Amino acid sequence: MTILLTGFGPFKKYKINPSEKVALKLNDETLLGEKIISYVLPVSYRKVISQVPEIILKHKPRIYLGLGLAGGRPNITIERVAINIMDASSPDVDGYKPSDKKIFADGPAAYFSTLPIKAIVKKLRENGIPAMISNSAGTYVCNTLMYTALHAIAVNKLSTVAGFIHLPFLPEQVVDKQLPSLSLDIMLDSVRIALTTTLNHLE
Ligand code: PCA
Repeated sequence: MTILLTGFGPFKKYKINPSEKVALKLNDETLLGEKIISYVLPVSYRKVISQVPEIILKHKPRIYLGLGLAGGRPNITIERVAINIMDASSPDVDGYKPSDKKIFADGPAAYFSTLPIKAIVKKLRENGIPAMISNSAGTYVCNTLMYTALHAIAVNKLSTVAGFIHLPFLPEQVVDKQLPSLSLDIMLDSVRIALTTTLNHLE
């Protein structure tokens, strides 16, 4: 049994995606006896919809956690819900820009994260890390990833618990801007804490 972790590559004007760095750094690490396997996904609606169910079915992990960048948010945000909609204000890396489109025509309106989101926020705060629950993962590719993962788990009746965390900018992304950021070390610790909190809740 494993922990499956994904980050995203660059998109829009963001040449660095902290979620890619975090996913790659944590690949192969073991937490409470569970090994982390990481993938970096392209910021593509279509590739996420085709690749993510395959990856989840291949590993049938205990936990699946998706990571992405929410540039401008000041803290670690644990997403509560993914909605069945794709609505882009700018194209993805394939040049695709859906408007008011369902991710899965026959899917439910939304899926809730199955991670212990309140417990994760509490543990992060106890460790001095600014964190909160977010009630919207947006309508871009991160929301599609979270929805697709939870849908794949539901239709295949897997016991995987799954959810999504948005990370803020890294300091190096905002050196000439008045925008909030957190260090890579804080992000790495945040994801470790989120995963160990989830593992402890499974016991
Ligand atoms: N953030 C975007 C897509 C990829 C990423 O890292 C989002 O929040 O949808």
